Amino acid sequence: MTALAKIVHTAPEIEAEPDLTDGFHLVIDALKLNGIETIYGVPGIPITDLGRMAQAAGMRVVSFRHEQHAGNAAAIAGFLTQKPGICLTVSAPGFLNGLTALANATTNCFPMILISGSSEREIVDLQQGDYEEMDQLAIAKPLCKAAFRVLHAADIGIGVARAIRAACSGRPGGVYLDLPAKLFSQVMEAEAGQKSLVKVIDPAPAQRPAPEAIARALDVLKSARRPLIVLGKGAAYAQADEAIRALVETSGIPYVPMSMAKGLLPDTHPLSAGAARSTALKDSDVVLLIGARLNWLLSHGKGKSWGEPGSTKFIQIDIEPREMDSNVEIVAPVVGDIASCVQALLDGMGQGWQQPPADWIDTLKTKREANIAKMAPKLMSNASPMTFHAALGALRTIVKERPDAILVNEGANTLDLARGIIDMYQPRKRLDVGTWGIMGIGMGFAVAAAIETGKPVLCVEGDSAFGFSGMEVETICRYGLPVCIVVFNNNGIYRGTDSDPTGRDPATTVFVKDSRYDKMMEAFGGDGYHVTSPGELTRAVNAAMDSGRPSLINAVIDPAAGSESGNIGSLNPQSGIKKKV
Ligand code: ADP
Ligand code: TZD
Ligand code: MG
Repeated sequence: MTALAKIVHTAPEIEAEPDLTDGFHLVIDALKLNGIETIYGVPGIPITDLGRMAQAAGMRVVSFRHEQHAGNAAAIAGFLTQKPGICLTVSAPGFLNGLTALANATTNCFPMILISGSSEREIVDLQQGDYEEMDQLAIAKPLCKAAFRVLHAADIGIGVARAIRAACSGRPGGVYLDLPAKLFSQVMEAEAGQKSLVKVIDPAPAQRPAPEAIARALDVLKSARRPLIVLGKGAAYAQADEAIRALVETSGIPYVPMSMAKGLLPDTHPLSAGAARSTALKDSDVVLLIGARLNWLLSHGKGKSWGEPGSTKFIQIDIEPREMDSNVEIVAPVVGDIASCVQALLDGMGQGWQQPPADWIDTLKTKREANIAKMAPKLMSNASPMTFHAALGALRTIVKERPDAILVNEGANTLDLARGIIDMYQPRKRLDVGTWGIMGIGMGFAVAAAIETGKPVLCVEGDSAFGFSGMEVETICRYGLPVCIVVFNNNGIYRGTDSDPTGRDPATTVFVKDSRYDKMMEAFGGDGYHVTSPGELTRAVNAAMDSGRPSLINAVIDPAAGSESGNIGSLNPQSGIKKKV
């Protein structure tokens, strides 16, 4: 090559500007590469442009009025899809608003990633008072499954990959990803940027159970006279619906669904012991837990709700080995993913499986029928104002006729009674307050349920519960979502009848009497309804759900009908001081 040719050949390379990318684009590319198409969040410094650019890049970016609801939306998106839901927040206060949802997701084993912008590290660490200064990583750490910070654009791909893997693998949970403001504008060559991204392969690897664990579990099950299966929300999350149905039907073992596992098999299934729950727990001799923890919701596996100490043997299927023996002895731990474990049990049952003794099945059937018959007249009540039972009787029929609608439910009486009264027919159709009994999940769950599944959503909300996320009716209207909210308006928390003994203020548990929550929906262009009888309620819900429009039905409930704390009044501490007479 001549000297001249050399110059001609190399000069353009020296002068050409390489294609560039930056932190904003790399975050979006990393999420999209991993099949994440939706972000739930609230915009502001330093992530406003991230939301804009994500929308421009074809992602769905759903803006909320408060981060807690965006976080709840991300969490339930994770539960429904097995992909981590993404919540995007601004620094310090926005981050903290999202943190409750992150902690709640972790507690409930839902995969989500809270991505938060943060302030200048140099200023934060010297505590020099930056705009929205906070050491967010340190604060998030104890409240989630894993927490990461990315300081270099070249590490964004790895940071997002680690976050996805941590959220989905093993026991799912919440992950925090801290992205300091400076990261977003960091520039690098586009080609190198593209190469730095990671498509996570097999983010939730199957975890097959040990054959000896399966053999042990089958031996214990075979020895049972009164076996029971308890299905938890882990079983709903696992999407092993066919295998679980086959296990129940092949084994002939009755089952009780935990709240969010309702509908995994229809509540009307002949082996459902849901309506005979107390008898089923108390009298069973072997219990197979599938994706359900022996926490407070199952009375820790001991005490009054269960038989004599030692009379119930537990087999537990869970992906988290440390869950075993957390409350009582687990005689047959089966550690692995539910799909693999349930299939292995089915395979092990083989041809010669003996169904449980008929007297056990009959006992539960008789109890179930008696409980249903006892409830029936209450559901038909035409008393005015409406009782919880009458209103829920109406909604029960609507859900039966619209089994693919997703039911979101929160409150105290409104929650506990709806759980018992409304039968579910399909998996992952009931979303509620979960392990913590947290109020405020309502509108966030409703938005994500509508967006992720495209199905209609029916929210059954106590008036207090609704208040926690009520402003998000604007979000529902803005996105035109098919969400029908029924507010059970009993003028307060548990009841609307309390008064301040001094006569000065409203009682701590009551709200403005006869509030018209329906007008909140009308304020943003949705449809409002005000109903006082079960017939009116039925007509309003059907009209609302047929229209597919955002709707809110203010359902007037007898303020005296509820009981303190719904079904869990016994958890209220009692004063140790006896009143002098
Ligand atoms: P519930 O409140 O319905 O009783 P929990 O939230 O207490 O349910 O329990 C859910 C359990 O399911 C958790 O212990 C979690 O580790 C487990 N889990 C979640 N997903 C899976 C899975 N794919 N395979 C096995 N276990 C799972
Ligand atoms: N705050 C949060 C975040 N979660 C909670 N569970 C509570 C407070 C305490 N709480 C309950 O446990 S239920 C409830 C509160 C405030 C509201 C019950 O009133 P409601 O339902 O109107 O929603 P009913 O039908 O009147 O019982
Ligand atoms: Mg109420």
